[in-house]
Amino acid sequence: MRRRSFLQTASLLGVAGTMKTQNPEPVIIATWKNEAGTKAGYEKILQTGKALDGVEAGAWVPEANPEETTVGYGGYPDRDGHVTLDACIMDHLGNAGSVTFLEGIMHPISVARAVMEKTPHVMLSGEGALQFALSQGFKKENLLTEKSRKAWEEWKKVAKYEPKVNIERHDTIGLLALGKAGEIAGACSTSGMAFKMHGRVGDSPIIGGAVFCDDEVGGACATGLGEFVMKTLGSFLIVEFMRQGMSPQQACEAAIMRIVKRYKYQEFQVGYLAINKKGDVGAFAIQKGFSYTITKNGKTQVIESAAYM
Ligand code: SD4
Repeated sequence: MRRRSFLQTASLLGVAGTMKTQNPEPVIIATWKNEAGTKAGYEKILQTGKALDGVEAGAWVPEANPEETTVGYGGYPDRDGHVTLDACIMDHLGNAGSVTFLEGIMHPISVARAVMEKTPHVMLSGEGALQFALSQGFKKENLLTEKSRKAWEEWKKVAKYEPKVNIERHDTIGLLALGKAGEIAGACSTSGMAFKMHGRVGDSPIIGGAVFCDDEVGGACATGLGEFVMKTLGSFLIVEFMRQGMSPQQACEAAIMRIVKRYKYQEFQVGYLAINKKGDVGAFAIQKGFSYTITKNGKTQVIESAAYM
């Protein structure tokens, strides 16, 4: 075949291949029990068509909820009493934005989106991230609620950082969505591990750690003890496993095995979610107790994930 006609045939096949895997029915999934979040995200996708808008809207729900003690407003502080936030967002074109160690802003996910859309950078941190947020019209607010302050006062009596006992209740929100054009986007937002060292940044703002999307393949997101997600670059790994032919479920399991083989996994939790371009979903965790929420076809369900242990 002459080179030119080969290229033409190849690109036609490419287009056909992409169309085949597209899923025009929006789907949105989130870590843990986050029904209000996935519903809000799904509604947003129905309005604008865009997966990116959906994952941002989904993250807004726990970010603004003072009862959620691991995301945004009401999040447990670090050991010095500061609520410090990490968030990231990624679109189907491979654009990404994130903020780390951000204080006083209710919706870090939207600051991450502004970093992606309005700066030449991917990540802004701490004071610089705050200054940028203020320059974009975000308001500075006190995010430490009375409930979280009391929990911190209680914690200080023993002052022991013990994330391993924390496996029952993480609510960090990681989201993945397929938009109306079948395009994929992901997001994550958290106040991080309760009573962490001041300055500690987890996996949640790390592109490839807590979130990764590739529109040719699918997306993945993470929750749990971020240090181990970072050490294995979990979400990137899952997307690469899917690229090699694994299903979302197999890819999540293989990424958990990376952690299990190398670290003392009995003592902490990591949970992964993945979705491919067809809308197939996978979930796997180290410990029992990880769940995820899915909204599609107008219905929302919380599903218990399988686990290694
Ligand atoms: C972190 N991965 O900061 C986050 C915590 C988390 O549910 O997921 N909590 O390490």
